[in-house]
Amino acid sequence: IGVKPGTGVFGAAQAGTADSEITVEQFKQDYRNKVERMYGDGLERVSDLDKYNALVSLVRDYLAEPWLNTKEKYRRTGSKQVYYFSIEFLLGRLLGSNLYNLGLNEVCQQALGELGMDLRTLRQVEEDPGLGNGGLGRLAACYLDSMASLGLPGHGMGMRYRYGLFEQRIVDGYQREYADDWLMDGFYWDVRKPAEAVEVRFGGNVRIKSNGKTQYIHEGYETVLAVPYDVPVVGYRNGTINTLRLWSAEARLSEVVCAPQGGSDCQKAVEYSQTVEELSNILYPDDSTYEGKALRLKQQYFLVSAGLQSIIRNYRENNGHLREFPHKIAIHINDTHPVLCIPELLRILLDEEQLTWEEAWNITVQTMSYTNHTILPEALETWPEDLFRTVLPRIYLIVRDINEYYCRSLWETYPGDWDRISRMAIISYNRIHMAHLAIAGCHSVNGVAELHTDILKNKIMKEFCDFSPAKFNNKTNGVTQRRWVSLCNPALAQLITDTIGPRWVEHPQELAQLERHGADTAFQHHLLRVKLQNKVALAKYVKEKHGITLDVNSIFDSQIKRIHAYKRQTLNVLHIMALYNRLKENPLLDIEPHTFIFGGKAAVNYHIAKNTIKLINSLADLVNNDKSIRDKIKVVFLENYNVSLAELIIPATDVSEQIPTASYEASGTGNMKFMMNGAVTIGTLDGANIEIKQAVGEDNIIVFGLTAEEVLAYYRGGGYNPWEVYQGNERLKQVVDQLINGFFPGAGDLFRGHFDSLLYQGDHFFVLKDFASYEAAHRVLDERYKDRPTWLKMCSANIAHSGRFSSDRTFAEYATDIWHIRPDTLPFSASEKQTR
Ligand code: OAK
Repeated sequence: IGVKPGTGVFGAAQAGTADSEITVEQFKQDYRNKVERMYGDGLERVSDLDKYNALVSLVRDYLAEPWLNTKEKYRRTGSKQVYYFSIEFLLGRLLGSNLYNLGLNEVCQQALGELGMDLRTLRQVEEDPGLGNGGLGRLAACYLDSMASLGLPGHGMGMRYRYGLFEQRIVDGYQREYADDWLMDGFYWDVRKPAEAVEVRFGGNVRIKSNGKTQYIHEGYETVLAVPYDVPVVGYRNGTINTLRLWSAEARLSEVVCAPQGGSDCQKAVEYSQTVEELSNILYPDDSTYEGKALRLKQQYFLVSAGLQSIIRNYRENNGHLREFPHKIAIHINDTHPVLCIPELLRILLDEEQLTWEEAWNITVQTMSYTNHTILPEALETWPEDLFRTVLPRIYLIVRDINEYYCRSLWETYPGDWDRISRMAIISYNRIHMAHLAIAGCHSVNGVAELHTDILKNKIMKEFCDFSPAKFNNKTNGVTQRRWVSLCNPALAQLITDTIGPRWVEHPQELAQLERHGADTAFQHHLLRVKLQNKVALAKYVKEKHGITLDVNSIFDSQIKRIHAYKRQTLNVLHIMALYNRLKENPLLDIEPHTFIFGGKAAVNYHIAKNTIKLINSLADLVNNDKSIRDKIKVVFLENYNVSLAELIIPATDVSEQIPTASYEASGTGNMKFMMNGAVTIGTLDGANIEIKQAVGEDNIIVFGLTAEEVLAYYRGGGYNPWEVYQGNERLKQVVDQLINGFFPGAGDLFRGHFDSLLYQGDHFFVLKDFASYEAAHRVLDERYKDRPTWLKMCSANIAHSGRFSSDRTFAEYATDIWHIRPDTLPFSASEKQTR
């Protein structure tokens, strides 16, 4: 294929046009050949899976050359490389996005069509690589897309879990978890690189040898082989292909089989290989047991050590002394899970490079930056010192030295203030505080939305911020408009392009031009048609999968996210129950028909969250089977929520439920995806909702509930009295009572936990307190919806102002403010990009 420098598979194409150098005829021929070579059989005789695999393999062939060119270009220009370390990358399916970013979508679609096949069907054959739990992992995936699409030399470092996040099935209304065997049929996107494997060491002990200079000798350790698998990350039609490197743990069996006695012990070898491979077997093992905790710590170190060793190996091949390291390499730590990057880099600089402590420390701090993604206390990681010392003896000694160094610098500023120093120490009360280590060892600490950063600066990390204010900054999250509009909602993407031209795909701020068209009848008409078409597609899925018929003319109101008390699915449920009660009292009640859509997984041991799923399903059973309400409301819980399901639900949604207790949701990113697809948010003033409100204006979002300040003030005062609210609101009292009074047939005491948490445990998440305001907000929403032109104007305003929430914007900010990648070190300069 013709590859022009800097443009990859394509000529210097106009953004948004499909003028690949590969013609439909060529594609057809390549594809036929590929199938025949791979399967020794004709296209007509192979399965859909074979067809899919052959297609992936062909796309891989097409992107091989630009991938190689990108690597060479980075080597040649010596540009600074960014490595984004994350224990999760929730990629979603790759076939569609890679074809789209390569500009091959139309060609492929047409070619397959002419061969009597359908690209959509093949796209659905792909398993979702579920290598993440939720927000943090999906954000990392959006950032990969933006880094490549901005032409930034930025790569991912992650884990290649053998099993992804569990598959959720709903049995009798309850969540059941099944292993996610996503690799069963193979994964054709990645390339195994055994020659680049590195060794990671665990356990053993450290001997200190002192002959003039102190040396630390790590002995008696166990070695795990870390084998990298590289996944290409395709930039949007710019010829840039970056790399996501996923690490897999393997045993060095030969060492075990050839036992010192000279005998062979196969049984031992098998057992050994199983324990070693356990390391990358599952995503985030349960951390409620001691064993689990050790395994998770090992996972974290495995990723960090393997990743850093490979970066340094690569650096040495292309650069000089490690003193220059921070000018050539930036390492970003996605929450605290990869924070061992700090002591691991120090270990390499001290033990292998023989640098002085001061030199090594300065290099490390200049290289590292850290993002915090939560203020939930139970998610802030701390490790027992004993466990840490046993699993990572050398790293433990380094962390102790960092602690001493850091505490000494605190002492200089706060002499004698022992209390403060012990609160800020990295090691205190026999625990290692990973967030403290991150703050001490990074030059930048950022939150993910303005409010979240303010809370970090003024509350959670206040003392650290007082000590080093310059480190703290905000980077409001973003999502990629390529996956979350172009790919998942092609009809909307087409309408936008027809209205304002194609530049928005690369310059999402240009979506603002849609503002002018919001009141235009023809535009509104199209928008309505697009939404309807997407609702029909979702309704078809729901009918096939769940046997429930949805009214596509009803309001589709969705809350799709992890099930968690702070996200308040319960508030949504109580409101639906109240609506249902009103309808039962007055079947002629004039309300807009509603479809309430839920989706999300609950953590395996999170019992109340799992019961919330049962609650939603019980409500669905009741409401959907009650003829007397004449289908005015429907409730559906969509099983096994994942990226692909989100791609189906979001374009079909009218109302986006973003209703956490204010102060708890660091940012949210689902809120941004819905907004880009023209849904109107009903939300609390939390996380990025606040910035969404600023962007769209208060007429185009419905807000309700306590503010973060009010919530925090209640906590300071010891909470509030839920009984007063309960006694004072008839409708609310009725629904709360219905949780336990037989309203749900056969439920008995199933929902007593919910009832008690609301009334007897102080309603920690202010569900009752926010209920009246939430109900009022829903009424406003219905009023607006009734006036369809006003509603459609609101939808357009949401799309028009969503450009700010593109991960392209976020990443440009990270690049300039944190990683200091200057435009002239980018593969193309900012001005060139403008004119491309
Ligand atoms: C997961 C594990 C540990 C710490 C944080 C998380 C996490 O997923 N946090 C979520 O990160 C998203 C991306 O920044 C935010 O949008 C969510 O609000 C936050 O809960």
